[in-house]
Amino acid sequence: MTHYAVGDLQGCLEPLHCLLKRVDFSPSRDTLWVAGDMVNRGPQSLETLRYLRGLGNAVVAVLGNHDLHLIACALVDERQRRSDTLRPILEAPDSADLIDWLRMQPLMHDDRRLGFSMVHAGVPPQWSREKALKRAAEVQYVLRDQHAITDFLRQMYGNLPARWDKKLQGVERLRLITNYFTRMRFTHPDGTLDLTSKEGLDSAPEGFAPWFSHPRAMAGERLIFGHWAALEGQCEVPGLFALDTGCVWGGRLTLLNLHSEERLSCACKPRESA
Ligand SMILES: [Mn+2]
Repeated sequence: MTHYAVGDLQGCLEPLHCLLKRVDFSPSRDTLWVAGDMVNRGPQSLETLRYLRGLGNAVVAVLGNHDLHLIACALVDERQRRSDTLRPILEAPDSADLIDWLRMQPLMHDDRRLGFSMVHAGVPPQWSREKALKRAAEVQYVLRDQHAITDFLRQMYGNLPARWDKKLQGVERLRLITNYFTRMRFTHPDGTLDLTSKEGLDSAPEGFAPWFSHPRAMAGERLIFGHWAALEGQCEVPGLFALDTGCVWGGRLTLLNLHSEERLSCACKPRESA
């Protein structure tokens, strides 16, 4: 039994099959962790979602910003962006089942036996693993409630509040938790989010730096994340595994073996221009 993790798929199913074939992946024996952003922008979002759901217990997924966007498009008619490629999912006969599967996935996964956690974007510097898991569960609880989820999705978008305060309540609290786990790149040392810069490490606004470069409550613990293609899979911080290697942008898809920490990658086709 081998556990693997893969970064942002964004509807790129062929490179995933390439990787799984190379390691002779067997769903009856092995487990695939998926670091979120399973869909959107890429060519085969519907097929990717069906494939992952079909893996049953062999898949462990966390939600990324694109996955939440898909859920919002499906459940509260959130407007699609020009570059979105979500229509085939929304119009599929099994759309409702796929969206239901998706909204059951958490924002953070943790496995103490393996000694690994996984999120899409990151865990803010101040949060311990226990606190992060509790806060991820707050959003997960709402996503799993068929009434509460629509209220939340209608108010999910937005960059504020930017700074965590445990006294935050309601949708503001849920929005910030969601932004930390699914959209974060740069933060102030005190955890204040900047969601305007999306480029490489040197594009931080003054006073801000990559979330993982600050002193962190989770320092030293093994954590898998994706979301930040500009890192090109490079993160020198011990215990952190950056897995978004820009597949949807014509980069590569990277598979991490959780036991050996070895990486394997398959090339991805350059995206057809939108
Ligand atoms: Mn993302």
